[in-house]
Amino acid sequence: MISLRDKTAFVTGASSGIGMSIARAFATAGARLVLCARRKDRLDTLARDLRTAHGVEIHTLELDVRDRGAVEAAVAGLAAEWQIIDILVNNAGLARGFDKLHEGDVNDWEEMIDTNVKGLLWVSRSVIPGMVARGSGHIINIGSIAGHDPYPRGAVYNASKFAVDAITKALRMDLVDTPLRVSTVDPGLVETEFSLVRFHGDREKADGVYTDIEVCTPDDIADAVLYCATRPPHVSVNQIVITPTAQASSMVKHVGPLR
Ligand code: NDP
Ligand code: 8X3
Repeated sequence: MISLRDKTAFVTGASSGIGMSIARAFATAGARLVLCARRKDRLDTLARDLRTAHGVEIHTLELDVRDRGAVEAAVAGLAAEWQIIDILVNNAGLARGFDKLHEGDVNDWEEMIDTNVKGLLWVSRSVIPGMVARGSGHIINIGSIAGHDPYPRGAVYNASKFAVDAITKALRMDLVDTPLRVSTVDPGLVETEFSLVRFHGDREKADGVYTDIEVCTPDDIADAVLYCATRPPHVSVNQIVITPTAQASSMVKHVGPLR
């Protein structure tokens, strides 16, 4: 196991859910953090807590990963002490809508593709060249079980996560002659703001996703990310698919107590 003490991790989507838990897990392990999201107030509150609890340095960035120019400027504009990024966690992402394809809202589709696919690409294109130049770095993408196993009413979200899977695998091949590592952590059901966002703020529908089934917590997923990040340099954890015990696939979920 390697130490994350004084390593610098760049985490997108750290204002909520899985990204926030990853920030907490990395700070607990002593990492310095660059935390990005659109809701900077939340990042600043988190950063204050983590600095107090763990004495780590944290830089917060208000960033919409869909904005290619803003991503390029944000990474290029990092102060010298934040330029050397050891770990990039591409976590920012979302589902919007739960509709049959022929009834879907094309604005929802654009938001998912722009965030989950293009946003991940903009951040990767900005951060990875420095890692290659230094001969050191680890990219950890947050995919989904939906990137292996599609489900009805999820075509575009599924496609965006299949894209993350393809990008992850091809990137690993592109970097095979370097010491860089590329991992993906692919969760099933995790209780976060994900469903509230998917259902455009409809709390009742969102809560319904997590009723009568014991789902994963964001900390469960952060634990898997931490595992990837702390293996010795010759070990690449390529992919972790992690679901609740009561979920066997995207579609097969057991609602109610387990026998
Ligand atoms: P949350 O909604 O709780 O968190 C999503 C995070 O992404 C927020 O911090 C949000 O920040 C950020 N984000 C969204 N859009 C943008 C953007 N355009 N620019 C920058 N940041 C953005 O959901 P989760 O924590 O569940 O989701 C995190 C990742 O996990 C996503 O990639 C999701 O697809 C994946 N995932 C989630 C699962 C689940 O069941 N929850 C299962 C499988 C995968 P802000 O709004 O402040 O910008
Ligand atoms: C999120 C998992 O099954 O809710 O990626 O789409 S699911």
